Amino acid sequence: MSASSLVAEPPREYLYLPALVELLETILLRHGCSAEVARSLAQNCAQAERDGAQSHGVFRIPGYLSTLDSGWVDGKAVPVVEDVAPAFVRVDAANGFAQPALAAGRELLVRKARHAGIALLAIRNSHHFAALWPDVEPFAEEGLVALSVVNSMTCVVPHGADRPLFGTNPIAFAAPQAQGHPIVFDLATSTIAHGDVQIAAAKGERLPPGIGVDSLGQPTQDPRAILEGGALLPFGGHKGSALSMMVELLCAGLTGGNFSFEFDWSRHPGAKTPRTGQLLIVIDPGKGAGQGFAERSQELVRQMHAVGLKRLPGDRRHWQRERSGEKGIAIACQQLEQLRELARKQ
Ligand code: NDP
Ligand code: PYC
Repeated sequence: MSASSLVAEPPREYLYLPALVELLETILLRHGCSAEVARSLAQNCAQAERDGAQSHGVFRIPGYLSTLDSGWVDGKAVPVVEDVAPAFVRVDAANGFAQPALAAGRELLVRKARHAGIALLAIRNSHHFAALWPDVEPFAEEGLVALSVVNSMTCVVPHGADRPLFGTNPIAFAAPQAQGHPIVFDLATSTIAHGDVQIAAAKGERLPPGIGVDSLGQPTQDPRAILEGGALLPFGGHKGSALSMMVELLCAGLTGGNFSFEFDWSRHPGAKTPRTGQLLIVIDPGKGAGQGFAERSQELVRQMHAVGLKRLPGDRRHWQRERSGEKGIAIACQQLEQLRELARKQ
């Protein structure tokens, strides 16, 4: 028996997805979001919690609220969609959240991708505070291939540099598979997500070696030292660093959004959401040569299992999704009470 199994789990309550969405929606409405924005963020956040993606589940709600209260983000923003070229859609999120901006441009994006074989959605002036897989997975469920990148806030030291510059800059990819769930991965280009550093700090846990540095640039396993003036490192040394650079270029250089180091939220105490950009590339694999793409995906997965692979990216999420579907989403009673209190507050 490990030492951690001797530590009692906090008591939990189980909520089904619609109930959690409704609770989060009420909270967001009470904190200045429009009905559309509240629904979109609540669904995103509840789905993350359902799938056990805790770094971007209900743990994020206080950050959303302090940001809304600080005036840094517009919870009622109405995104502006621009049809700029046969395969290019731009969305100005109008200083609102990225998810409603994606929703606003989605139909045009899919129409263009089906027509041209490929299309881009470039979102700027947007805040993304969530997991990225919910943005790509639905495209693969419709038979499309999707890739998305989003940049965040300066907290990662480029490989070979002395000080932080990049964000944690995730990359998410989704592809249809003939049987079973689409193939989806979603990974920060930093060693770990900033959210996981915050969770480790809150739990008083140490991090594995090689994750980050303290304010003097010295390696540290103390999450608080990373949060208080230190920084994370890119995953995989120069390789992850190059991918993070690419994300900055695609999300800011291309969309017209901010680089992770460009926005100044210092006059908005409580602001936590990066004001940057997001890029989505959607491909209609039906335009490709050869056999059906989804069957080819299936074959690749089959061969990966044949050489001994036990876990594909996304397997853990789907396992957790199934459990949450059966039993409900497990939330610590104390955390749930705090959420209910926020929903009651005017
Ligand atoms: P993880 O390192 O936990 O997981 C990355 C990917 O690898 C997932 O698709 C995961 O699948 C898969 N995976 C993990 N372990 C294994 C394994 N042993 N075998 C096979 N596949 C595996 O995620 P990160 O910490 O990098 O990112 C966490 C979240 O933070 C992401 O959702 C990301 O979008 C989000 N984020 C958001 C930011 C923003 O600006 N909005 C910034 C940075 C991160 P599975 O999910 O099934 O475990
Ligand atoms: O976990 O790194 C992160 C993150 C940054 C912005 C939203 N999530």
